[in-house]
Amino acid sequence: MPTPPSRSSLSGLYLILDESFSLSCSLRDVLKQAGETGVQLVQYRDKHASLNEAYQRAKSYRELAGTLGMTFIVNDRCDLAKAVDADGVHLGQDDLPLAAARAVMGSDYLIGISTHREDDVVKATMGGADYLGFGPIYGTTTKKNHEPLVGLEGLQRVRSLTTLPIFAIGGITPQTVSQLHAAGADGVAVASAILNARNVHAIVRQFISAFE
Ligand code: 3NM
Repeated sequence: MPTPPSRSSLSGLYLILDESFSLSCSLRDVLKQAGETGVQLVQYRDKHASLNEAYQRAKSYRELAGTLGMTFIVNDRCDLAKAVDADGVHLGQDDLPLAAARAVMGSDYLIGISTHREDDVVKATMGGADYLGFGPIYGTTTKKNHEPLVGLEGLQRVRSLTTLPIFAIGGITPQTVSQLHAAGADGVAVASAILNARNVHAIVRQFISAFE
């Protein structure tokens, strides 16, 4: 059981560690560098590994994230999140329904939901999610078969529908942070701009300073 999650970490830069990226360094190194540079929130995303393999990876990331003081979230799977003592789980629209996930996780874990349209946002808010992902804002190749792009206008429209923290997601770079923040995003969730960067410290610093 984690200590009650810090909801104050639900803003700013949210790193998505996606196992499908082939990198010159390991995802573990990216996690370490990102944590050292000030990232406070990270998600382990793995759409292909067996549960056993995912467990081994998530456990090692979870331990490292813990030593770096980062909030650690597991994508899709409540069982995996609990097994590695994560701080929470992030659910897509096709994963366990929110009420069922909350029953499994309990109130001490964070639950985030991917949302793509206005009614997703309202439903997740009424259902007691802790935070929302909203996107894809811009084009992305990280998520296969993604929903239609929502754009900055979509973000502006849903901002008034919820008081939950919203993480804009999909194709986000440091250059787009200020407009997303102005449109109502509390944070940005990012995979490729960080995972493909030559210098993780430098790109993370750019993201963080874009929020200041
Ligand atoms: N979810 P990148 S878009 C994982 O719209 C994910 O819910 C999305 O990766 C959604 O920063 C997306 O490389 C991909 O575009 C984010």
